[in-house]
Amino acid sequence: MSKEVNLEEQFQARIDAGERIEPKDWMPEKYRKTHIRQISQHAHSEIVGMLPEGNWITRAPSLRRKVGLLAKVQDEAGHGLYLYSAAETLGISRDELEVQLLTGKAKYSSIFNYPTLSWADIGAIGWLVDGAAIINQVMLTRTSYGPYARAMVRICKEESFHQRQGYEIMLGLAKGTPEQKEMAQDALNRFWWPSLMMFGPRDHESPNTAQSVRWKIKRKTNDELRQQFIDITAPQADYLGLTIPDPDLKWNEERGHYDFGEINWDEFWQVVKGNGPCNRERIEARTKAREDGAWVREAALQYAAKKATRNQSKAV
Ligand code: FAQ
Repeated sequence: MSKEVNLEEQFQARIDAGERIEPKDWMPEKYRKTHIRQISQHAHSEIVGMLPEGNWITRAPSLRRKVGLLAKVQDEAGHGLYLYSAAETLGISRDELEVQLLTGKAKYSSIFNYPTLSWADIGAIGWLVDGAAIINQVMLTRTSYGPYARAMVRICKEESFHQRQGYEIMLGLAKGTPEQKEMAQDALNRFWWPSLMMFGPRDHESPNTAQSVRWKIKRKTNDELRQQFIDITAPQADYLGLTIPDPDLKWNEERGHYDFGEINWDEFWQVVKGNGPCNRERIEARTKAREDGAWVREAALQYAAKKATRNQSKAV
């Protein structure tokens, strides 16, 4: 038996025993690469995800709403930073990760390529998008790679606040004037299906799921998480008095789950491939942010170099 095969078997045995893998432990190259891909895409989603909501900070309808939204968008920046740090433990630099995003090599969540057209969209994002993110991320607190799992614990706590602030916005609108209720319904109509797409392709069309489940990177499959989200969210829509835009959505007593209609997978893949309503705008905004921040990075490097030279001459 070759040394590599033996190491892989030992690695799988550690995973099967529920052990956490840490940065300096031996790991198969594909495990490392899968993590760089998933964690960095997750980080990019957090950072790009600030854009649709950032669009409404200056137009929030009250000081309380503005403070809440500002805090939420700042939290997303923090999530991006923890996740970039977790990805860096796998031997890739933050700079390389950013270039991958801007050149289209790395993906980010499809959901952030949809525009935010009204204030109600901020409610719908908190309720549905953060709601979907929590379902996925609670699972990831138990993922097999230590730094990723630990980053998720705090992120989940913050996402839970985000989900509540979103639901509270929706509740205010849904119980408000007929025009406000209409705005809330319109936001639900536009964000419902893209939120379901966040969980990724159907299991039989998901090339990464089987191996990721084996390595306990994913503890549940895309379809399992999507079903869990629908089962939790449908009664919340009822409570709001809003209608989920799916005529096939119906409680199935036998299955103990909601049945639901077919997702438009063509739309999903178009958005993933860069042809969604806001893909170009999002990448342009991130490219501009990188260019605008170039002087800060340069100054920090110069300062670090100067400090190192000073310390060196002190040591002599
Ligand atoms: N969008 O084989 P699978 C947030 C890609 S939460 C774009 O199933 P996997 C919080 C996938 O990368 C949102 N691409 O892949 C927030 C793969 O392509 P690749 C972020 C998608 O990795 C809220 C290909 O399709 N959350 O940001 C999508 O096993 C509000 C085949 O798919 C995470 O990233 C999609 N929706 O499963 C922030 C959670 N779905 O890379 C601001 C961590 C799939 O091979 C405001 N990630 N693809 O070229 C995961 O759990 C997994 O990566 C999945 C996909 C479930 C997303």
